[in-house]
Amino acid sequence: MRKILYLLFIPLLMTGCKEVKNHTTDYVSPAPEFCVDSAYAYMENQCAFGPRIMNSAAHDSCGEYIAQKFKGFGLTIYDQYADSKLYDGTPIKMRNIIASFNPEAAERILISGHWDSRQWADNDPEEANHNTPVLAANDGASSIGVMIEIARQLQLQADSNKVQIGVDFICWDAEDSGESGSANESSWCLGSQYWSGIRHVDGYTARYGINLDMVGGRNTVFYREQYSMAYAPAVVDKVWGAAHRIGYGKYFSYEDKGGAITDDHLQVNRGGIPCIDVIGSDKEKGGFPSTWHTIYDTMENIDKAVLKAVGQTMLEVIFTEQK
Ligand code: AHN
Ligand code: ZN
Repeated sequence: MRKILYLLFIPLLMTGCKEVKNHTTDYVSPAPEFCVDSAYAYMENQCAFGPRIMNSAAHDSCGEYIAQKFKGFGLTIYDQYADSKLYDGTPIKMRNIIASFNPEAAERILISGHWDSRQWADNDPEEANHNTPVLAANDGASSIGVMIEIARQLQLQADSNKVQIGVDFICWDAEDSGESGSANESSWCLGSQYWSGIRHVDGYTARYGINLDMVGGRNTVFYREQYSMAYAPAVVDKVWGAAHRIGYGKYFSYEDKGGAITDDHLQVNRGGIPCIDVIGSDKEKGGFPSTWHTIYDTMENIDKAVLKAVGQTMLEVIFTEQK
């Protein structure tokens, strides 16, 4: 008997996740529990490769890791390999990784985030670090870690709770090599610019998109970003509404403190799919998180509570999306 009980507990011990929901309201969500320890481990694994800078072995190996994780959870992988150039003319090889759940479904939603790391910690307080690559735990690995855990949850569900719509996870490359502090907007988001012109599947479209950026840092709050409000206000309402419904309202603020941010969601919008940016801001100072483009963007500065709020909110949105 003791042995049987022990075996029963193994799955819980392995994931470190609760199975019981614990909400402050009596709303019962159809979504499964987002396992933040899993998302965190997927981030650690990405960071263990080192900075994921285009044309590096760490980058290419991590791309393989990301694709294999999604594939292992039963998703269909589409790769977009392309040549591009940084604003200073450096040639780069980039890879957008698209992982599709229910690839045959006509009704789809898109969730995205960038997986590359910035080459230069040029916002670091120490000038000596400005040419050091960013490890990009928050500004890179966080979105991908959350997306892989969502994919795991999608495939884990029994048929009675399976999501019927299609979900596409797009991991953008070459988002973060832009020209700092310049008006050169097109130097950012090279992977999504490429996709906006040439889709991974001919004629691809989606109901809407949600781009995740810096979703795991300490002291993070999410404000309603201004391009998102202009292009896709209903999607902002949907996501912020979902967060407040399940008890994560303190992370998804309705205060009008969001900036207008050049990010991958802009390219999705320009490609005709309404898309928002869920991008972390510093809770005290506003603006980008304090570790942004510094050598301190490491796993020690990740807050699991923030990751959990974002991951659970995303699952809430997906599992309440009508077929
Ligand atoms: C600009 O600084 C113009 N955009 C920032 C987008 C970004 C960089 N997100 C993460 N890293
Ligand atoms: Zn960045």
